[in-house]
Amino acid sequence: MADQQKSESPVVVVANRLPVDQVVAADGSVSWTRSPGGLVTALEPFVAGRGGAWVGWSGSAGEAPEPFESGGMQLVPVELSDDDVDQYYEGFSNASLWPLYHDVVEKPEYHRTWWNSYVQVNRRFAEKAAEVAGQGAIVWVHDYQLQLVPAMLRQLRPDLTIGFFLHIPFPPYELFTQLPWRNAIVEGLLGADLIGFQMPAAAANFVQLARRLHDLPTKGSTISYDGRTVTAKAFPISIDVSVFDSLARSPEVLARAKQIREELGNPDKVILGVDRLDYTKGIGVRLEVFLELLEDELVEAPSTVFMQVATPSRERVEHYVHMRETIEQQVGHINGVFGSTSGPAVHYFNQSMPREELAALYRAADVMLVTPYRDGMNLVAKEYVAARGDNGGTLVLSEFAGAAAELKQAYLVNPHDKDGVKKQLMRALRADPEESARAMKAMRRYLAKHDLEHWAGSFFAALQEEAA
Ligand code: GDG
Repeated sequence: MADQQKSESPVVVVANRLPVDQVVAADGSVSWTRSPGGLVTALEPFVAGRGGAWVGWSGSAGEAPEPFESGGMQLVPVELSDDDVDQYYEGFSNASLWPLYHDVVEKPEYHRTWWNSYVQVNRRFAEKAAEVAGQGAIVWVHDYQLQLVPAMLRQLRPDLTIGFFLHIPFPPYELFTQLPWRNAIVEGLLGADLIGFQMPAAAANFVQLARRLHDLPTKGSTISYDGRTVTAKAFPISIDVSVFDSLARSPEVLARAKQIREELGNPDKVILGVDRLDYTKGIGVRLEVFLELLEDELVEAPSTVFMQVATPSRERVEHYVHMRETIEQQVGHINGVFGSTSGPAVHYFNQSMPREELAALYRAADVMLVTPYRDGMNLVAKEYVAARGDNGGTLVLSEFAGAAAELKQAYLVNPHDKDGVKKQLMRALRADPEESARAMKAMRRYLAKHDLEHWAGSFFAALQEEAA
């Protein structure tokens, strides 16, 4: 183990979480399984194939395990104490930065103790990365929890090429400058050679900040800083399209999709929402709109049903507790008024589903309703399209999701405009099957070329160019 820690990796990924989950057996023995999710799959070929390392938190507070080997990668755990989890993770990352970066949909809280913990934990990640990176290595840092790492790492290891990718939106100058520690965050990010964003507008927001707040010379997507050139550009993330497509075509998933419709009483229309239970996702708006459509008698239950999967998330953060209560009250109200002995109008699941079940739900749904107030990308919208190899189904998508810039044939909506959402949802429900098949085909063609491999490959290529 000690030898492994000394080995010097040519490629290092630094992310809040390691790509594995800890499993503790009944006898107390500990093992690791690969985390579900696309990011791991996308990065693995670049990391594992080259003797690379991944620095991250194991997901459990307390002493960090020793570095270990998994899937051809060296996994290097970073320790977080209970206080770190409260202050760095649930506090500053999820109750300050998350709402601020999502258009202040909820009010961010700013606490100096949370900030201090964010600085300390970022330093810990930077130090670990500096230990494992080989001479002249490429390091790719991920997301809003680790925005100070690029500058801290550059100070420790000026020989490295450093990339950073932000998975969530980056706010405009007028919002970002609320942050008491705004200068430190911008300087932290400027430690990178390449800063990737989901959208060109987010990259432009950052370049503008560097110019207006720090008075730095900028030209197009580049910023001159400290004798270096920093590039800020959009690299829209995607999903593993072919894997999702195959999964959704498998006989098991198709049979399950059929069974889901039967269990629902073979309704005419199934509307579906799938999200982490998060206030940015606009789940409440969907319920309000569905209620109004029932009240206006434009739809009838249970011949039209709405299924919402709301996966539990950040359950110790206060905003999330309130939001869950509100949503559950809305569901209760709708079902109280419009449910019948033949079934409820809204099927609500506050639970995490296996991937196969999600694929079957996508395949069973006539309309996928994706209405975030603000979303970096939104992978659910892309998964729905990838799952519809039959060219069936329609997608209603918020214009404030990054995905809207790419899935142009969707029924776009402004989630703040309830009448607009109602109108588009009705259009989607009544869509001509030939027309919607054409739209689905076009979106599938686009996605086939812009998959996760394309995303990771183009970011790495751009980073390697910086290194050259
Ligand atoms: C952040 C940014 C950006 C959901 N419920 C279940 C489940 N999921 C999976 C979905 C999808 C993923 O979780 C959610 O991804 P999103 O992109 O929709 O949203 P965030 O979690 O907020 O992700 C976002 C993303 O980072 C990547 O850069 O797109 O904008 O906010 O893959 O399928 N998966 C399973 N069971 C569930 O119950 N198995």
